[in-house]
Amino acid sequence: MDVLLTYLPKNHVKDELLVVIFWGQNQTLNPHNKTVFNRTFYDEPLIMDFNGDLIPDIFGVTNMSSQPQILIGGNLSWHPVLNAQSKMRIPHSHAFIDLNKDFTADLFLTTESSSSTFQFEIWENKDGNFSSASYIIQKPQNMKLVGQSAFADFDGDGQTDHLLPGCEDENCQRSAIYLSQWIPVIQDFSYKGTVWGFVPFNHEQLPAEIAIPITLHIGDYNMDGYPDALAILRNTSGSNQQAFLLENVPCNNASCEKAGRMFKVYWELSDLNQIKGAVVATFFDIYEDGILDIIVLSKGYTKNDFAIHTLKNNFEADAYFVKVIVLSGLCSNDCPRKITPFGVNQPGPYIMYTTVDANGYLKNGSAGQLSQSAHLSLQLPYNVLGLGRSANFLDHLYVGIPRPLGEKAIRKQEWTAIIPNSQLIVIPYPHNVPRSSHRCLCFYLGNNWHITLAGKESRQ
Ligand SMILES: [Ca+2]
Ligand SMILES: [Ca+2]
Ligand SMILES: [Ca+2]
Ligand SMILES: [Ca+2]
Repeated sequence: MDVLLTYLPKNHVKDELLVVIFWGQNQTLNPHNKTVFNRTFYDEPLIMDFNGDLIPDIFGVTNMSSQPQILIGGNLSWHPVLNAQSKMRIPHSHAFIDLNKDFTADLFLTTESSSSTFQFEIWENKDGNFSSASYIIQKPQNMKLVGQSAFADFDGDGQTDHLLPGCEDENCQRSAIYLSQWIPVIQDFSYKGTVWGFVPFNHEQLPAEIAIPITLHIGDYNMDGYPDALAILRNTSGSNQQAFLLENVPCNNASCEKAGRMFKVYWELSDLNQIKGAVVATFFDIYEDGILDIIVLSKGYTKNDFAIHTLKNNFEADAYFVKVIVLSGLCSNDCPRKITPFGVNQPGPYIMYTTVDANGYLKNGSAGQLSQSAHLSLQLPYNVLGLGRSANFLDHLYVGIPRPLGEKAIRKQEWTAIIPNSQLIVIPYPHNVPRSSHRCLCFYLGNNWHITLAGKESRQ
């Protein structure tokens, strides 16, 4: 695994970012084995797989052109891409994720129209190509401050939904989160007479301070199959800001009726309430047991000082999950002794399951792997999908991966009868033969069973 770092040089005049990649060497990084690019980026880049060869590529606007460029991973060549008409928004929340249910990652761009209003462009992958914006969506009309887009299967129907946090006024006294065009899934952030709101993003922050845009971090905290979120909220009449857990619950009012679900804030989680001055909160499976824990970053004693807190998820419902990681199945040069390579986790794979819930109803769930990579999006390299209290097998699990330009057939694989509480490591190998022989290693992570290999090969 390599490490890409963006940085502002000391005493910089312009806000252009320099980029350096440290090349991974098995288990280590050598600080001298690096590449520094001679181009600067206007914003943090998006890591995606533009040419579908399962080697990550780097997308962004550089000082060489106003058009987006892609740096192809592997041969490190630059190419102008996308005949984009609009300017990219800074900070962006672009994403590389399947948005039309064909298991092939599409490109979601946050842009500005010619009249400088924020908008969203969806460049669908058609036959392996991103040739034009399939459609452009305007921001919600009343939204003054637009936060970072997040993606989750919010209603659990097997298709990605777009979640957009933001504010209707400059100070975020009226904050809201909208679901795909544009259903409010939470608008009321008041508790016991105090109004809370998102923390407005300040472009003109002192250079020494990190400006963090309004961001949701997604994870299914209680494994009921409906993704929840973590957000940072500020007391609009005081100064305290804290991390809050937003639980995805059935909709109980008219405004979210079309979504069927909404967010409910957990105001009284004492562990989170104790961390004052929180700036980022995200999910992480600390114990590698399939249950998502929480990491919170808070302001320390001085301005540039931060403290990291970890919170164990003590949620003890008898809920089940499946944890999936999709690798590239590539070796760095030659695969020695013809072993099947593992490779590393990839941006862009899409995962979907179907099962039957405890009441006998069909239930789907889905997630994209590593769909966003800039501005502390802090996505996990794997996905944990909650299954609720049903111990039923997963009837189907589908995994789709990006494919090269011009290739028409979708690269998708299917497994059946997966045991709940499994960890699946999906290795598309060879990835260039559609529907060939992706392998899947299945580990059972349930009660005190030590990882048991149920290695399984699937062919179609
Ligand atoms: Ca690539
Ligand atoms: Ca797609
Ligand atoms: Ca959905
Ligand atoms: Ca949930």
